[in-house]
Amino acid sequence: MRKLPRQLVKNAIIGIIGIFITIFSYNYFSLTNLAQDNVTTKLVVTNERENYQFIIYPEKRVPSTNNWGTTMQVWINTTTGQNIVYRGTITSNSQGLFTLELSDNESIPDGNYQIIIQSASHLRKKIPAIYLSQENLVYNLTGYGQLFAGDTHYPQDNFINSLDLSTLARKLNTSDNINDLNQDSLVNSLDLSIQVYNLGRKGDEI
Ligand SMILES: [Ca+2]
Ligand SMILES: [Ca+2]
Repeated sequence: MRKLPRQLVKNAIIGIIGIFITIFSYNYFSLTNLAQDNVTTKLVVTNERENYQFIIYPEKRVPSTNNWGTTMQVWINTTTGQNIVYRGTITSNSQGLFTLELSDNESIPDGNYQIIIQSASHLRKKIPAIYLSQENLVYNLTGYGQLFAGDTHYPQDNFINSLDLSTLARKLNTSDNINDLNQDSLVNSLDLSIQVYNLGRKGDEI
């Protein structure tokens, strides 16, 4: 058998390696681009759903404006109250604004819902029916009235009575956050007078 020239063999090997590199590069960059396309698509889906925001004011704060922060239990129910669509603990900012942080597997489709709000210092507030839509993400609930302060005895019974008075009295001259009803950093006679004013008041039934 005739021996192949050394240069011809060398060129053939280089050619084969070149073909392998070309095939590998094509597949690698194709897969990389495909992966990038998938990531981009996922981000778009995530960004499509926006979170609802609400504004509510607790009563009789000092100072009387921009001092509306509180921590609340929030329920979003169907209007019959039978099905809970969302339940969470949320803290509002000084403007009274709070945001429902929905996880990836949660969603609130457009529709009528009942909203229930209760903080550790206030009576329960129920908004019987409000239409939530992704076309309007901020809802001002202040037109439904402020949160009534004074239900500070644990566990809360949604009623302001002598148990709440004695709870607040034990916290006089402290900075106890729950009994500092007007949020001026001190529990004193001003907070007691707010509670006395609401004595006998009941919150909304569920
Ligand atoms: Ca009570
Ligand atoms: Ca106070």
